[in-house]
Amino acid sequence: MIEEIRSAIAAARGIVILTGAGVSAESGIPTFREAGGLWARYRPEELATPQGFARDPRKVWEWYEMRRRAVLACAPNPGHEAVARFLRRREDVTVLTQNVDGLHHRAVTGVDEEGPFPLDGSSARARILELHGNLLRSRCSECEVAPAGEPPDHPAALNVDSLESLPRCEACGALLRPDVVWFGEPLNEELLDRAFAVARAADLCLVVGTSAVVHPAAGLPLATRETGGSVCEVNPEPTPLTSFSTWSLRGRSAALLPQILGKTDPSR
Ligand code: BJW
Ligand code: ZN
Repeated sequence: MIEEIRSAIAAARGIVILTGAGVSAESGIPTFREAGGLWARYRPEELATPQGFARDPRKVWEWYEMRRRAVLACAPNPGHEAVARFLRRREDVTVLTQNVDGLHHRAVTGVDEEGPFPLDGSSARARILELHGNLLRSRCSECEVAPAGEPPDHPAALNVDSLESLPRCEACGALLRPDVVWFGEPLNEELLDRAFAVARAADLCLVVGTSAVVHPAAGLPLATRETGGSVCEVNPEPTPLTSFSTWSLRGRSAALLPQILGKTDPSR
């Protein structure tokens, strides 16, 4: 089946790769809905909703600060690296990620020294759409102003010991919040429009490491399908998208992505 998928990838014009927490699992970042995942240990309504933040912002910041430190201690895995090389080789590839860990971006930087690649890092990075935001960034909870000059790759450690110590907006004084999309919040409209446009235009959608239950992201592969494209799922478990998929590869992304995205033609 892998050879058939590789041929489809070589023939496709326009490829979208929808990724979820499973892609980062092998970097040591926990998923959400598996046994032992984040939602088995923490309550999403308390930690990942605007209502939870309004009720107890300190608790929410404490959780995100713990996750920020964990993400900064992790590195991209061979799955992220295979995607990064693919983005550096082909301009018609777009990554639509639900992950907020920034590892797809870091992987593009990480493969730099393997070059030369036909496409530069900034072109590759511009084709990674972080649909649910990035937990290494903050923004104002009231006025939508992002803190000036915050380096997304290495945010300073936050003091989350008390309400008084939490970070505040320099423009309006309200609390800052992690720049992620919580349940009940709309995704960035411009990003979402772009994501659906590339998904509709793509010949092939690769769906990797997502349980495909969170909307609107889970609808993206269906947009590819509805316009006549193929869907290839990579996941150790079946998902609601399995029955819509042309191919279902059962296994782990760090092993399978290098096999299906690795280059065959040394001149490309
Ligand atoms: C491996 C692996 C390995 C393991 N290799 N694979 C339609 C129907 C029903 C409900 C809704 C609907 N439309 C909207 C909703 C409501 C809601 C929703 O979808 N709820 C469902 C859960 C029922 N959606 C929303 O609220 C969204 N907003 C919205 O719709 O707004 C509308 C609106 C419009 C106008 C005004 C106001 C509102 C927002 C959703 C935001 C989701 N946020 C989170 C948290 C982000 C911040 C943070 O991380 O802290 O995003 S929730 C969490 O789930 C996170 C993830 O990005 C997202 C998806 O999870 P993912 O990536 O799929 O992870 P898992 O754990 O579920 O799956 C891991 C998979 O990996 C598994 O399948 C494993 O088998 C696999 N795996 N190891 C490959 N090695
Ligand atoms: Zn503000």
